[in-house]
Amino acid sequence: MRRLTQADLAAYDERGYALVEDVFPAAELESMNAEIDRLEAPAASDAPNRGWVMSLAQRSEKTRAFAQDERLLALIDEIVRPGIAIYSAKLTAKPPRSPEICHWHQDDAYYVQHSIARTRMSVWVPLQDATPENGCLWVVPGSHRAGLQEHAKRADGQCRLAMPERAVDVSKAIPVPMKAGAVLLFSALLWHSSQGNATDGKRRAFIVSYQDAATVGGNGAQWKVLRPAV
Ligand SMILES: O=C(O)CCC(=O)C(=O)O
Repeated sequence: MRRLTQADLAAYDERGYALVEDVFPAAELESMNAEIDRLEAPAASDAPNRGWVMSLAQRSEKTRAFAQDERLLALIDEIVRPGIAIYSAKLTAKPPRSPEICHWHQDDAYYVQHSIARTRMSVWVPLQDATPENGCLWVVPGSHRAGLQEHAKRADGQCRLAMPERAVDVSKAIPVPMKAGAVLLFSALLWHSSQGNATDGKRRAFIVSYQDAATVGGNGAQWKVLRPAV
């Protein structure tokens, strides 16, 4: 089972994220893509969040198993402590040739509305290669250190609670291209966003957000303690 090295952990602390290549093999991704095809709700062709599947760990046995996969837990267990609980799980998607942006935000701006955790972070697992052309994540390295920022509701885009545009120095932002099956671990305070998909293929990511198990409650019924706090 792969684990983060001390150098990886130091980099995660410093930058707010860490990238681990080759965690899930192509055959597993293919089977998960087929499962998402099955679960995906038919949506209006212009809905900004078409293709997204919320409460993903509760939607099927296969998605539940993925959110609890020991390969993911082994990567995060030095970061998320004491214990590990699921806060939420979802599938984010950018259909082919879709312009929708996920505006700059911190996940905790959403999550603290439900519960305040000591430690919280997410794994972002692309089911296809994620590139700047098809809407990979962008991050501002080190931004998690500045704490929770002001967010405001927007009427557009995929992520409608967002930081004011003037608050983000985009010259400090970098894209995080990833191969399918790699895992991006990132803090719930990291500033991140994604652009539209200018390609003919879909871009999907399986996102699981975890928190310490000493915190009681997560996102409603999605909260699940996987390893109790000892
Ligand atoms: O997967 C994406 O494009 C971004 C999604 C995201 O940042 C979120 O749902 O919080």
